[in-house]
Amino acid sequence: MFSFLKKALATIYTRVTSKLRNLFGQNTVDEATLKELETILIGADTGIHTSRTIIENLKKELLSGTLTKGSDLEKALGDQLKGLLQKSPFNPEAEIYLLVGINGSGKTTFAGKLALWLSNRGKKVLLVAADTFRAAATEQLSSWAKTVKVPIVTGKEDQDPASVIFQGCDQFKAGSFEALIIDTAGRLQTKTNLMKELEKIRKILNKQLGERKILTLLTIDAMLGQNSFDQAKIFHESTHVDGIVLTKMDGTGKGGIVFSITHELKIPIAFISFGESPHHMDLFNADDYIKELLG
Ligand SMILES: Nc1nc2c(ncn2[C@@H]2O[C@H](COP(=O)(O)OP(=O)(O)OP(=O)(O)O)[C@@H](O)[C@H]2O)c(=O)[nH]1
Ligand SMILES: [Mg+2]
Repeated sequence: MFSFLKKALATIYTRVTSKLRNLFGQNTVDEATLKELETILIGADTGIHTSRTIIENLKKELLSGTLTKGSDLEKALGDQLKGLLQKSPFNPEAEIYLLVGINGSGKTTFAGKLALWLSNRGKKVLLVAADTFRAAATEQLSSWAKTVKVPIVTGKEDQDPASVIFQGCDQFKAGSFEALIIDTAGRLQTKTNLMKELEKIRKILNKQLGERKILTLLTIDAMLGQNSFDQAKIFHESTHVDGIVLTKMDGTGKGGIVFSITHELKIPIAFISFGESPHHMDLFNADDYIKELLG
């Protein structure tokens, strides 16, 4: 995970980590230092509410005298961030992985990467191209299926996604597969239609494979900053989300979005992903992430 994370967080280093290192190098820490830290956190997409919570807690330590120098601040901030993430742990074990998210957020790309990740862990995987809204979507996932050598169930353009999922469920059971990955459409005529569609898909899955564990993963483009937070909120309010997949991590330049999503929406970060290489994704590991972020 470490070298992968280094690459994923490369742009964050110059924009966030180097500023934090400056603060950690100070001989004394006072209210002005915490004010500066708050500005860095907000600038790094941590969100105003989450940043304030962190700063309030650090202020208490400052007043109690346990926070006096830069190195204390590094330790105290690390503990605060860890605390935020530990409240929402993620368990990747499941049989059905349903990928949802707005168009362009990286669902199809991640479906391919996840198929490889699970195959490498010895799972017999089946992909389902349930985005029948665009013909290119099925081609895109079929190409991934070929690359990662995993079988795929596809439908025709404009075929009801529900019927493709039915087919997928049947093949899953008949072929004694161990993991089913379902790619869905991100764009329908309206947001209400999209949410209705997802609801319908969930119902079918519950009916066909209800006894198996189903994980709904929401892909979020990390480059969108606060907008990614808003998207996560909308999806979470309409459909149950078990975990977030943060995509395009290398392009963000920030990294605080992880903390505001877990703290304010209570959704765990499941995976992080960047680039087009099938190997550029991994399970989110809170300790490694914080270590890398704080430098
Ligand atoms: N740099 C980078 N590009 C990515 C990543 N994930 C996806 N992309 C690119 O972003 C674009 C959209 O990705 P898709 O996987 O097609 O997104 P989607 O959510 O399936 O989009 P729709 O099918 O339109 O709903 C493509 O050009 C991908 O190659 C990533 O982690 N890093
Ligand atoms: Mg897609």
